[in-house]
Amino acid sequence: MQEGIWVAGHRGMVGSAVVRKLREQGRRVITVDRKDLDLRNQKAVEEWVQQHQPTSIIFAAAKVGGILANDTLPADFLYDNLCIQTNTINAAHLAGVNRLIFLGSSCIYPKFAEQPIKESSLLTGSLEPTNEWYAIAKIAGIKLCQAYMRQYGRNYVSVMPCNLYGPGDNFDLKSSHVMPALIRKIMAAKEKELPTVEIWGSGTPLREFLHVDDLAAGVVHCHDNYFEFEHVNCGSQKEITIRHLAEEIAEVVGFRGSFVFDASKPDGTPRKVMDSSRLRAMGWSPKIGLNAGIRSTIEWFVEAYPMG
Ligand code: GFB
Repeated sequence: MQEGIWVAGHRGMVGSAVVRKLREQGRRVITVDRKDLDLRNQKAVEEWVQQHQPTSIIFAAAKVGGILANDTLPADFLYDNLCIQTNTINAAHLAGVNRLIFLGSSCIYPKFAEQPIKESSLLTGSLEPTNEWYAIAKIAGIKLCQAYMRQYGRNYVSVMPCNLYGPGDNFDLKSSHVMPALIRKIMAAKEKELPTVEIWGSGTPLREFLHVDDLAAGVVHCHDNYFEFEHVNCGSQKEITIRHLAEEIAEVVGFRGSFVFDASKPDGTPRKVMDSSRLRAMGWSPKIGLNAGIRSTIEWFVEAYPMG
């Protein structure tokens, strides 16, 4: 049978990077626009998958956002994600699609998990409250894949990325993650010659960042090689505080002002670096360092948002 990989969520930062990676390898990719298929519509998803018969699915569709969006839109993050992933996974099974890669997030792990976080830490403690809605949906997705594997022998496996960034990211300051937010704010401050940039929280939380092109390589690697029951971590294993991240971006941009910290905004989890040794042992490793990654993200931002 001719290969046809459906990348669900191909317009998003992760999905578009996965499509780039697959096409680079000369593989046939299937996509569908949101206006033509609403993944929250169970019947429509079932019919579409039945009709298009992908040989496998990479599920990169999700309602995502930064700490504030997660904290203020709990119903959207829980409902949308539960719907779209459940519809897609079940539709895959009904249509006889035997291979599916589900993408989660490092926020599935307990807030105070032992660091670096191993896959086995899942469900061993309470979640970080700012993103528990999203995390619960993602945990349900992992478990749904495992349930279809156990009950029906399907090869549905899950990959957990750390904090991602790169071309295609969301730069809307209210809903974005920290990397695009700081790039945008610091570039604007440099241009307007402002003396300070505001950073949410204390600046002390540690985050593990991975460029989305490295993630895409990891996801395609898992698609081709990972068939285990347990989900697998995919991270850079490099941590940086939010303050240092701001300094790194300021250095690249040439911003010489200072930072003020807005304590009214949440810090979120203090630390969440994952142990990605299982995936590394399978031959994947990240190639893009933080400095080069910040530069490529800025290049994309400047093109995509010409007004800043
Ligand atoms: O990237 P971020 O929104 O998500 O925030 P999380 C990371 C840290 O950066 C937090 C701080 O401590 C923020 O308070 N921060 C500082 C900022 N300035 C800013 C800013 O201008 N914008 C933003 N957004 N943050 C999300 C989860 O958690 O990460 C999701 O809510 C998901 O569920 C995702 O898992 C990867 O790392 O805190």
